[in-house]
Amino acid sequence: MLLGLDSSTQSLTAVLIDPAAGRITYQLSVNFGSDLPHYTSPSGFIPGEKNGEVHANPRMWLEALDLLFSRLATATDLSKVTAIAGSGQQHGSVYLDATFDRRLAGLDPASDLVTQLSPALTRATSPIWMDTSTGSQCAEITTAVGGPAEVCRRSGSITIERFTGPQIRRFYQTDPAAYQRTQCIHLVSSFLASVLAGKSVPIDFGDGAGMNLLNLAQLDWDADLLNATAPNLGDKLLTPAAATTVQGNIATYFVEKYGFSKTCRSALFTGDNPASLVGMGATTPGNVVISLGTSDTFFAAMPGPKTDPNGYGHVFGNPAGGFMSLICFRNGSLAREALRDQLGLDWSAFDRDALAQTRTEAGANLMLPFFGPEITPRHDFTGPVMLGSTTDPALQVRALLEGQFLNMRLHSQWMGVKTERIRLTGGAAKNDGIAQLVADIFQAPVERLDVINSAALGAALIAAAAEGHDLAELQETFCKAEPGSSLQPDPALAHIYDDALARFQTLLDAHR
Ligand code: XUL
Repeated sequence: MLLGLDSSTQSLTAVLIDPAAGRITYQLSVNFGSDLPHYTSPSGFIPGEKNGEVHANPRMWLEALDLLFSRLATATDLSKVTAIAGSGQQHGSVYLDATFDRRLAGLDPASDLVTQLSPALTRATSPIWMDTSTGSQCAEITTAVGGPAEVCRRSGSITIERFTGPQIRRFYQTDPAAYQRTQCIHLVSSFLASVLAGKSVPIDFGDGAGMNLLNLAQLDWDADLLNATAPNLGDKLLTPAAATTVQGNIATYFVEKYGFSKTCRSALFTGDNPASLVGMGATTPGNVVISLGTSDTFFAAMPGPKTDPNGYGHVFGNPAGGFMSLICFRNGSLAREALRDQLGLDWSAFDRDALAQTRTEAGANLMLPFFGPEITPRHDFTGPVMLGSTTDPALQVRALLEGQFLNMRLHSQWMGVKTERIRLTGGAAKNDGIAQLVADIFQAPVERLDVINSAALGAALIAAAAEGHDLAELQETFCKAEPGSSLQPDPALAHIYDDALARFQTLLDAHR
């Protein structure tokens, strides 16, 4: 069996797979809010912080690991696990002193991880991806390196508030003594991988690219970005490596305490989005994953480290080799729900009636689908803009959804990869009307997958690949579309949406 872990914002999840039988044998989650209420983080982060700060308690992540393994050991035989890999929420960082490695090497199974490792923390709490406190640090790094296009060309993204480099700079500026004491900086992913391996292990290319520090072309830390971020930063980071690199065997602590085999290997961890690319079976270029959530995300494999000239999209390492894009759209279900409430509709009406009955009106009523500030494109929209004056609710619904997916198509063109297959996931993906619209706008088949924990499954597949299994074959088995869930694009709509795309661009340009 192979074990994949995913430490996300709200929970720690385990997925156990049996590659020979081609099935998931067990899945389990620890919820930070309900299982570990003493951290007073009901949604996994510390509520009520100011100045855009959003932090989480790294002790909680450690305690969750002990709790998850104790539950897993009761439910399954962990001695059958031959390798472990994992993923973490991206960008979050953990700061450790010179005692961290010694503490890891000497972990005593009679005690627990929090007690033994937390004295090594030089920063009590970890900034996570929701943190927006680093505007001035982003500007300083950008100026020092020669402007946003240069930072993007090197690191795959312009400086972004939640990315780890600007967060590290802020820590260095606000608490220089603690920064000085910090011997090693980890991401959530590499922190947990280090705990499992019983020694500090590298950050992988997938998660490392979310730091504004990794030079994508060289797949190594960029000396100028390091210097622009904080002094001696290069000394505090291990050389990055591929996610499928095996680091050695799991630490004795886990063997003795939870019954893992001494020969169980531990691979590197990656970011949750790169792991999801694997778990959604989308690691080869041409495959696109669209996840419909509070925010919508678009991610896709890319052969080379091409970057978004507008600086909206990000480029990360693809755990299967090559690269991937990640583009976030803030107005996802936030906007869908706002219009639904405004029109007093329910979702089934959206699907069954609104979209089905208005197919002849495809592309006719354009809408800029932004109910509030957007990040792709970056602009403080104050509300949607509708071209044309229809008051028909069904046509407004169609215009909103078309606007969302035209915007997605427009802002993913920089990748230069033809979309051959879309895998749709997230709450609204079940909606056949929405899925058909995505197929028509991108002119590519759309499939739905019944994968609940795509990042943890992806991590289990990475563990299998690190063990020598063929990743493409594993994905064929584990990442199959739900039977009957595939939808083909209507070729008659191809030119209609090409034309709508051009008009959408014009409308957008006129409102910024
Ligand atoms: C990606 C990002 C989020 C986190 C969520 O850039 O910030 O998707 O990875 O866990």
